[in-house]
Amino acid sequence: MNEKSSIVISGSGLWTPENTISNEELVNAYNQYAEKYNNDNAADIERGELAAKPLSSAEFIAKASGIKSRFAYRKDGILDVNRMRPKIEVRNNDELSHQAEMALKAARIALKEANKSPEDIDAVIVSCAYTQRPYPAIAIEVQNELGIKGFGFDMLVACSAATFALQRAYEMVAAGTAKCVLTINPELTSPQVNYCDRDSHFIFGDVATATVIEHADSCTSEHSYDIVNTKAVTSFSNNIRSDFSYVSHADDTEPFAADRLFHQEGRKVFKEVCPMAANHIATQLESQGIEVSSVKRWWLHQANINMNTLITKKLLGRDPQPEEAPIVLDRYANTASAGSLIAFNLHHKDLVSGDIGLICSFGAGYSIGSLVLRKR
Ligand code: CO8
Repeated sequence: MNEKSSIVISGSGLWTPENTISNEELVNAYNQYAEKYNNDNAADIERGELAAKPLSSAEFIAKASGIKSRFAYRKDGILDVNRMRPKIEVRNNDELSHQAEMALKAARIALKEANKSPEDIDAVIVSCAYTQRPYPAIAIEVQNELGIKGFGFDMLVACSAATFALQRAYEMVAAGTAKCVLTINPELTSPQVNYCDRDSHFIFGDVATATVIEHADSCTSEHSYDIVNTKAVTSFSNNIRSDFSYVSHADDTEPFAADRLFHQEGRKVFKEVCPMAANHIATQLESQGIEVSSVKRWWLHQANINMNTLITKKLLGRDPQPEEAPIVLDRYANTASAGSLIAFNLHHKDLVSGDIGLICSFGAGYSIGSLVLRKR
């Protein structure tokens, strides 16, 4: 693809909720809940009919995952031992939905960064791990709110929703079915977290990211990136699952049972996904004739600091410098698909023309999505 016809990321936006929850706060609430549960069920636990809830630890969380804190769209309820889930107020149909509100906040920042107004956009993709309703699409609600002509749709690819959406946007611009695409990732993860589960209560945070993709010849933004190459792969695994489903209405199962919320075999995921991701990236770079050592920035999925260190070490043959592969999960935790784009948002403006960077997501599905970028 020559410079004239290249397709670019021309702007991006990050919206961070105001509420933070530290490991200590979260562990304190979980441990109070676990002790109450164990007391309330002492007889059954004693008889071996029920398993006691083990206690959580802030030190374990920081060491095993790199997570120290997370943001919450609504903090109310999460730390309430009698609730253990966020309390999100109901909105009427004539009010903006929660997820559209999050999406709009990130979208407006991305449009400004890309030097674009809503009239310039002709397609909106909302892509994330969950949407708060199946239809009408959140993307169409956002489109309506911004006054964008054209079309919008929602798509779900769990951890890889953001990178897969960027790839679809790239293909739409390349095919000429859209001129300028707004992709948005309103990751409202907290309603799907099982805050009563010691192994996963700490993993997720809420956030929204957005990105503008267009032809280089219409791009007027200060910081833009040629999309040099895109690559996606999926491989079925039951190791990360959420079975939350409309079918619960018909199959007489409990709609909010533990298996309906996020759950995983974290160790297996770690072992299987790291080599997959490293191999995926190495193969992609090789196909483009790009040396691993010439990649200036690795904007990687943010699920676990040890995964990111292992993947970059496999690629580079050494530990990465902090600025080479920025980690944001200490503050943001795992934000489903948005992690790599938070890293991009916070750590790209120092790159200079010609610098190569790589965005890569990996996780549930399994799914891996990556984009090689070159600063213009
Ligand atoms: N406090 C204290 N101890 C704990 C805790 C805790 N909170 N949790 C576990 N332990 C204990 C375990 O019980 C175990 O004890 P024992 O050795 O006695 O059995 C010990 O600590 C070690 O446990 P693990 O082996 O599970 O611990 P790990 O070192 O493997 O760390 C992790 C656990 C952090 C979960 C790690 O396995 C990991 O990060 N794996 C990869 C995870 C991953 O990438 N997951 C993908 C996430 S999915 C995604 O990104 C998007 C999904 C869609 C969005 C969903 C939105 C809600």
